[in-house]
Amino acid sequence: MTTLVSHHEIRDRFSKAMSAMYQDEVPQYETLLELVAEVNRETLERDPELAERLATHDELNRLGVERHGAIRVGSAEELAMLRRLFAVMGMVPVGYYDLSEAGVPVHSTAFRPIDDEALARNPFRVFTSLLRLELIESPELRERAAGILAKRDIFTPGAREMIELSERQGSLTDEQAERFVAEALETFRWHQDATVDLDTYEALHAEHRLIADVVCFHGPHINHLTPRTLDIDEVQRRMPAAGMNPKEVIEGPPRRACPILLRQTSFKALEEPTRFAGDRQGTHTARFGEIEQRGVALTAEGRALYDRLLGESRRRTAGLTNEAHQRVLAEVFADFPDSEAELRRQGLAFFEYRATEAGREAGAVAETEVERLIEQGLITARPITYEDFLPVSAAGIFQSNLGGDGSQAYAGHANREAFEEALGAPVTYELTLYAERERSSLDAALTSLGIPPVR
Ligand code: OOG
Ligand code: NI
Repeated sequence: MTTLVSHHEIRDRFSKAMSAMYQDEVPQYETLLELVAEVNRETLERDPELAERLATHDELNRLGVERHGAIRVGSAEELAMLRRLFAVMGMVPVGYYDLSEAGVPVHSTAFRPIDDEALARNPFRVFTSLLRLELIESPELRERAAGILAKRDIFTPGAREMIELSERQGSLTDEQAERFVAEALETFRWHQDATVDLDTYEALHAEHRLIADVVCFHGPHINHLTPRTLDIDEVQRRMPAAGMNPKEVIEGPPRRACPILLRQTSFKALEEPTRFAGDRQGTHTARFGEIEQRGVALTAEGRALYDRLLGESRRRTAGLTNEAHQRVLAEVFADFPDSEAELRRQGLAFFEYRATEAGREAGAVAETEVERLIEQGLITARPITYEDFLPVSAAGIFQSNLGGDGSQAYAGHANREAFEEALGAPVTYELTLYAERERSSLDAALTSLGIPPVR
């Protein structure tokens, strides 16, 4: 009998191999990893309570391996094959993000693991965007781009072979997994050689830099990797001294006592020498490094409040430095409750419940109010970490690295159906995942207190 390794083991190996490759390709990313590790270490030393909380909830181990990456592809076939490639690593498409309104002609999903154990092991995610050629106005340029894309194959024959094998067997053996990781990595590698001549590159670039980035190369080079920090403000402050040029502002919500959703910033993309067909030298700017700080996942109500406050802050933060931007955000977000108890009582965020030792030993408990049970120390609630992305922030990250100002908007609108058709599968709605996790943890906690789960 052949022993198969788990999808999660393969994802863990792949994410480490990808990180090593990217450190090699973009040495500043290695510096960024060191800076993040240093700040995380200092933060944990300063805040032993945080360290303990992360440890008891399986988050300390994953901190060191945690990162996301991003790629952009050009056709339905490429996207559909990527779905199968990521499935080998237990990663499924979660969420639909429309970026056309923000002036970026793509729509996206995030491939990621979804169950608790898999997330605790290694939550590696890849934000994956599909170019929307239909949004290019000029018919000639549209056809030219489609023609170029039709000629390339971004997967090695070995990668295709291992994907099919994994689908047939249910997973891969140790040796096959090694081969899969090496072959799959080729899809994400940077190629100095463009597939087109400089004139074609420039024509596509003039339409939108992103179109040139997607269309003119052999593959969808990984364009950034993002480690998770526990103090994004501090990493942003220290970036210049470490030789990195940070983007102007940290995207997302302001700093809070109870962090919500996701805060992100990046160092700016590097200009890299590129060889075009006809042996002409030029440069291409695409690859960068990013950091993220994750907070609690918000319910639909919490998210609506976040979107409203962010919308209100936008008029007031335009053009501000990060410091001033963060001050205004903090003022506007004063309307967002900032204690775990309030977030829970108002149904703004998702929590995971567990019975305490005292709870399990208490015997039949008469009390059924969740908040009272928490006060009595019979169950605990901890915030569920947000594992997904934010479209407004993603647009900000795209723009700061593509040189756009975000004022341009494509006439297109969200088209989830078209995206799912290209993908060949539906995307999972992220809120359902958090709601299910909250519900099942509460059911289990109440059951161990001898309380029938409330519906
Ligand atoms: C993806 C930008 C979005 C994030 O963290 O929000 C993203 C890209 O530039 O391809 O990675
Ligand atoms: Ni990112």
